[in-house]
Amino acid sequence: MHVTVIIPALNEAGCIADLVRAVLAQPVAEVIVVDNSSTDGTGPVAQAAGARVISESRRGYGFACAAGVAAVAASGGCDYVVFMDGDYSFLPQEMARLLAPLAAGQADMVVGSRERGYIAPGSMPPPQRFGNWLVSRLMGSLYGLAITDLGPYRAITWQMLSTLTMREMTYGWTTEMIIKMARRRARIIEVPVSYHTRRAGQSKVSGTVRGTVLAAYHILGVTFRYMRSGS
Ligand SMILES: Nc1nc2c(ncn2[C@@H]2O[C@H](COP(=O)(O)OP(=O)(O)OP(=O)(O)O)[C@@H](O)[C@H]2O)c(=O)[nH]1
Ligand SMILES: [Mg+2]
Repeated sequence: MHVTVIIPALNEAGCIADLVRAVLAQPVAEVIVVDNSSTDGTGPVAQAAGARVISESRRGYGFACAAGVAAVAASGGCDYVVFMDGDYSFLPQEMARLLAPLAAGQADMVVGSRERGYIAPGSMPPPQRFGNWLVSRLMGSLYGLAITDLGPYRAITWQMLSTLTMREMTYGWTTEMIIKMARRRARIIEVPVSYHTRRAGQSKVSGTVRGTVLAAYHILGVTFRYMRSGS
């Protein structure tokens, strides 16, 4: 099975090399680090560690993820794509939990749930934890989806991913993907994963007031949008 791991990274030079090496120790074909205009040398550091590095100058988590997906498409696709943050807050050695249900043909997407797994003390500020809980519940009532977390550590078949027309290019990327998969009646499974405090560098989202407010705004917006529109 051909697995490509996409890691969006903005100023993660402090831990990206260790992360890339740990991911490459898993049965993966390729690690794509999308360097989102970092100023700390994240790209060259990731490349030296063995990643394929591509650049995306437009700031935004979604833009970075989308650039990774476009790079996979340009090189002919793969079997499964894993998304993972670049701050080493998720563990590469838990990737098998995400991939096993795909490889067994039991799911189209596997979402790593921190709520079902382990949340290290201090790794998830209360507003983020509450927001994830709230949006997960909303997804249950609006889209009939039983999930407990908006997991950024996820695996999805290329067959499905390549046909999703993604629009949310900042904070709403993950939410949009989960909702679009639910609306297609795709098979979505949750597995427990553990979550740790970022190993280095600075928070861009949940550790800042600006990031928290913007994330809440975009995530709630996309959560309700697909109640009405079809795509
Ligand atoms: N927010 C944000 N993150 C980006 C961007 N480009 C890439 N990323 C990466 O997206 C991942 C998630 O961002 P984090 O800053 O870790 O957000 P967070 O996990 O809510 O915050 P922490 O709890 O401090 O880790 C990291 O790997 C970032 O480097 C961008 O333009 N904006
Ligand atoms: Mg993080």
